[in-house]
Amino acid sequence: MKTLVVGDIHGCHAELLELVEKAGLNLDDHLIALGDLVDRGPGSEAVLRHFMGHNRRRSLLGNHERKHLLAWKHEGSLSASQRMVKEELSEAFYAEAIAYFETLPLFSELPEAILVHGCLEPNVALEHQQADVLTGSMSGEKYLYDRYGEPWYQLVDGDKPVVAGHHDYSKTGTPLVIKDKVFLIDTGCCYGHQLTGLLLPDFKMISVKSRANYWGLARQGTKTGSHCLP
Ligand SMILES: [Mn+2]
Repeated sequence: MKTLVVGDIHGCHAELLELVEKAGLNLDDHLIALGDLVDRGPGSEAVLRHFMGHNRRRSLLGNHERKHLLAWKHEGSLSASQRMVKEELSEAFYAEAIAYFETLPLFSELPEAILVHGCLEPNVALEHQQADVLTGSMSGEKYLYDRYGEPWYQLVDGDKPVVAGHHDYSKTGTPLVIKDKVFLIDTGCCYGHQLTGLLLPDFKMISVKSRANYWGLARQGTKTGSHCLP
């Protein structure tokens, strides 16, 4: 049995299907997304429908899903890409999506690796990590930077490898592997780079090319169209 762990999908449905096909997943294999299923790309609804209601397809909670949830509870506000998705989806499906986001975990511990969307604080047990650290929210990243002054992934020191998404750290769409221990696999698909998955238990990296700089195009559209960006 294989597990494909996939980085930030951000509504890139065509690339998701291509990646799953390229990885050769069978019906009894597992697909686990690191979160940020939605926003910025063109197919947030299709990506959600791919995951919702399938027990072999799971996702963690990304900072984007967390922001949708917080805004739903009037504890935060939506950014431009999130307002677009909320407008795109029907009211009923958006409510279903929110209910789905409520079920998403902040981390997952597999036999081979620990999975998080954003960051991990060194020497703190998984159960005691802060939600804004695990999702890589701005407050969590600031907390880590103020406290440690070094990127979190340089400080990871556990026995188990860690797989994270959240930032295209290379800025070129290339996954980064730090000391054979931390696998950073957000490769900026919504910015026209790549969608990357890590196939377990072999730790084999698989990428497919993005078909467009979707978020760049969407932002351009908002300058000439009817949307207003802040
Ligand atoms: Mn992201």
